[in-house]
Amino acid sequence: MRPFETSFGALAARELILVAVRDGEVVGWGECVADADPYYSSETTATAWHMLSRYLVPAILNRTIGGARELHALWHRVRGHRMAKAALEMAAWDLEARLAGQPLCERLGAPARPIPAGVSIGIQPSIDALVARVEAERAEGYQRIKIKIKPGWDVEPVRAIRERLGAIPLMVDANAAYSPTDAAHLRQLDDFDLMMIEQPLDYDDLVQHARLQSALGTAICLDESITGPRLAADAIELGACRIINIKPGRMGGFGPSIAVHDLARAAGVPVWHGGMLESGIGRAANLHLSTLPGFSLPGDVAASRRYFVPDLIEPPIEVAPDGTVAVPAGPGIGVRPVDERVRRFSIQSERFTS
Ligand code: NPG
Repeated sequence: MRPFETSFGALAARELILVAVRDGEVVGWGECVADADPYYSSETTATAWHMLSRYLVPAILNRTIGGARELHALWHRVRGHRMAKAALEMAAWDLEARLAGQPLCERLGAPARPIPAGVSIGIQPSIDALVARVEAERAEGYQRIKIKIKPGWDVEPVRAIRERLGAIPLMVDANAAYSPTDAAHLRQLDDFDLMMIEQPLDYDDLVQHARLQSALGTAICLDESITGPRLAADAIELGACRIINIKPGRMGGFGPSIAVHDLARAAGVPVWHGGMLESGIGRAANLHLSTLPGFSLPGDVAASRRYFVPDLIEPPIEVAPDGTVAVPAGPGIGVRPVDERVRRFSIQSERFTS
């Protein structure tokens, strides 16, 4: 994997869980976005594995299940562990759509459309290196640039990009690296016409985000804070954000993500699809969800070769010269992993039979 640095650390390898659910000869695939370390979220690959094998899979074995939407009721006693739930739910959505012979987006009620792609650039060793990366990504066609910021790497990198590259669509992502006392410092970012500032404060601090949003001209987008429809509704009511980043892993699956999409749309709050350094399996599912009409801003749905060579799928997900990514065609999520690559990279597997 190509290294990626955020305010919470540098990632040089990606450990992930793939989930396959089978009905006869038809197989649905899901990917868990939890990482090996609990830095973005409290979940890890180890906790997700434990929850899947001990609770989430046993809760659905030996039952007749009509569709992916039914899973949440069977898991209602399991608190949290949203990334683990989302992985199995994604596989169930893929299976459901494949059994129906439909692309997943159509199953969700939206026709396939090209998805505008943004790109996320990790913290770089120098401002010159950052500007060069931004230029290279713009040349690939990406429709908006997101740069990671943290205290000590914020106003100056943004200023340099504006001075050298002009009025490109630009946003910043802090991954919760600031505190409410940084408000005056963050206000300096108002001078740069940013599309948004993503998750400046802590993940459980809606009230302080609302205070900060009222002090800033730039829109706040919440990511880590929005773990489901209730918090999305609270954040909108409080004025804690003007934009929401939707990641099914963070919300517990497509079901809650669609609920957040719908309520944000009704409130006039735009959403976009986040990325969690997924392989092509997770990225394909993200593209299908992104076809819903409220996803009106470019998503972190960038090409998988930015992170993985090779990807688990073939052909990999690519960005077109106009900065859009095509939703994979065919039944379900439209892609499946290459068996040999899954075998080559697997460190552990477990099988359950009904
Ligand atoms: O293209 O998948 C991608 C990466 C997008 O920056 C991105 N993701 O905070 O949203 C984020 C960040 C992230 C990366 C989060 C890794 C968690 C793990």
